Amino acid sequence: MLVISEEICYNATYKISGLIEKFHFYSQPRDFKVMEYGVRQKFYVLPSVHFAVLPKTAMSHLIFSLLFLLLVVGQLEAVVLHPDGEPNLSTWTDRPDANVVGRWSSNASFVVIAPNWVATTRHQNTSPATVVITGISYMCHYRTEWTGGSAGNADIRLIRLTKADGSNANLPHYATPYENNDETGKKIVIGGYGNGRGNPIIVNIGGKDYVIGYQWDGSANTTQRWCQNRVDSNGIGTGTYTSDVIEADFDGLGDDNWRPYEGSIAAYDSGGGWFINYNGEWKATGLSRGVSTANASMFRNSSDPRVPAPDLLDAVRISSYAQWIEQIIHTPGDLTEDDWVDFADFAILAKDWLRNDCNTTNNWCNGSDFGPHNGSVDLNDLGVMADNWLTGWVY
Ligand SMILES: [Ca+2]
Ligand SMILES: [Ca+2]
Ligand SMILES: [Ca+2]
Ligand SMILES: [Ca+2]
Repeated sequence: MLVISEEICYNATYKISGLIEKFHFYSQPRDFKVMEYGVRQKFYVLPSVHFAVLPKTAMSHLIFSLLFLLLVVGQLEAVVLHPDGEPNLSTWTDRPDANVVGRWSSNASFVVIAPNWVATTRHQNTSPATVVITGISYMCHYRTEWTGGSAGNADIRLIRLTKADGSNANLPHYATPYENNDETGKKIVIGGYGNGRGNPIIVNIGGKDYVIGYQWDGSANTTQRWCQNRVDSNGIGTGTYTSDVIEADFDGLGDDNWRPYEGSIAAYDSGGGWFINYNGEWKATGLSRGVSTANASMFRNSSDPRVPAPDLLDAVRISSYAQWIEQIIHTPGDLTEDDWVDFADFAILAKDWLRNDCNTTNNWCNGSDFGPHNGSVDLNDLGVMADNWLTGWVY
């Protein structure tokens, strides 16, 4: 229960009653919108995707992309770890909550990015009616415009979840999209339901055995695994779909930029998450997409196992699609994150009414300074709310 002082309570009541008058005035000339089942009332003109500003198209990326052309289609991907680099998941806490990564159909993974939304890749080509999170089954809702980014051709899709009765899923654990394009060099944690490590791949040089990689274990997508890695670069992943991607490599323990729980992805990890810890909050930064070797995770040169030869792995780069995602999953004017605009949202806006110090630090006055932000909670924002009054998603 929230306890507030009498004065604050009085001021809030005063503000709200004054605002209600303004609101009625402001919203009078506008028609309240009629809901259609499963149809959002706003029509967005989406911006074009920023392919032109991608920084890297080096030959290595081109080769990388061609490799992926061959590999992604087979629904490749899992988390593969070194035997000496396996985390104890019961004690390793420096990672996202386990419930932000889920099992997608029988051949992939997904990430919860908002209380009512998940994201995954497209190439696994399955569209289950339900997914299970924390033992509860949620209904999946699909729409064409929630697929492929603003250009429509990226390996990403968003799915809205509801409970069986059509009410909001309101999932408590989610990782919001990472919005900055500074991923390179950053530490990441990867989670997915893909294959685990199978038998070691060994070469014998000069009478001595060396492990240069691991087969994938070929298991079903029923086990959640986590690993660490680091983003090394970004580029474009091609194939059936064309996506901005971030890239990492599968280092041997002790090799260049290795991490203690260094791991790669394998079959059925597709759509699983790459996460960056941003100011203490785990952000969804990538959706596992492809690897450079099929059916195995390699890290050493086969003719000279002393030489590192790490496999490459990539993920759909969420920062490139963050604006597209935001425009889909966020109902303008909704401040309670229930995808619906009503007096509960209005009460939040009223608390910050006429503040003029809104900025990124205070999350644009707790969200009430709607985009495009002007630093104030004012009639512009009230107008956004009025425009979307009693609208949202219904099923
Ligand atoms: Ca690495
Ligand atoms: Ca490396
Ligand atoms: Ca709301
Ligand atoms: Ca404003």
